[in-house]
Amino acid sequence: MYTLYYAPGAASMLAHLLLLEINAPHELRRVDLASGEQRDPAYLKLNPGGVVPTLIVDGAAWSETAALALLLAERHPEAQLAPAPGSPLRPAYLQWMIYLANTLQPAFRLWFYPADAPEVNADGLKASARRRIEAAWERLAEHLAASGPQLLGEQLCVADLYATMLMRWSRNMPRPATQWPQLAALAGRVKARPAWKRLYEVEGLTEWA
Ligand SMILES: N[C@@H](CCC(=O)N[C@@H](CS)C(=O)NCC(=O)O)C(=O)O
Repeated sequence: MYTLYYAPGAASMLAHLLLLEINAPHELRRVDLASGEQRDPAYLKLNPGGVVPTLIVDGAAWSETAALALLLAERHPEAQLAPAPGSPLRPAYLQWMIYLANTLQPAFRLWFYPADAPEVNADGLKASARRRIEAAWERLAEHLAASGPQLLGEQLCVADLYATMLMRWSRNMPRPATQWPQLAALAGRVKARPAWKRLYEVEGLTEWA
């Protein structure tokens, strides 16, 4: 049994989606970000960064979206959402997971939380975040055009689900990810999956269905 601390539509979406994809028994605990519940001392004991997601696995609390996704894929190989170690697709899988975690997701953090850097002009920071995000869409779209339709070609993997969560976050940006046709096509495939639909029901999401 897993326990996921989540907030609707937040970075916790990926772990939630994976729990549904792999059909793993789990409990959800909603963290109210608007009221600052993520900074409650009890929650900070589980997640010292004061963010969602946190996943309880066998009684221990773990965090970091990408790490939780790698962990869930590894613990549930039967779901076939990650190439096994040694597989020829493994290097590309690791590359795209780390690219999303290291390059794209942090740019979204700047876009949504310019107050993380109060000493820097917020407009400049957001402009820089937007440039980084659009450059990442460009790179991903070029890769999909050459080797798609998914990040590993024919095989769907966790990185496709991760990319789709991040694409969703761009829906209200001046240039949403879906303006790149290859990205829109990838998102369409992920959004057609029963687990994505279930995620929407459970988290009460409506936008970008
Ligand atoms: N590096 C963390 C970042 C998580 C993150 O920024 N979560 C946001 C929601 S998308 C959050 O909890 N924000 C609340 C806050 O910063 O106060 C991860 O990947 O898990």
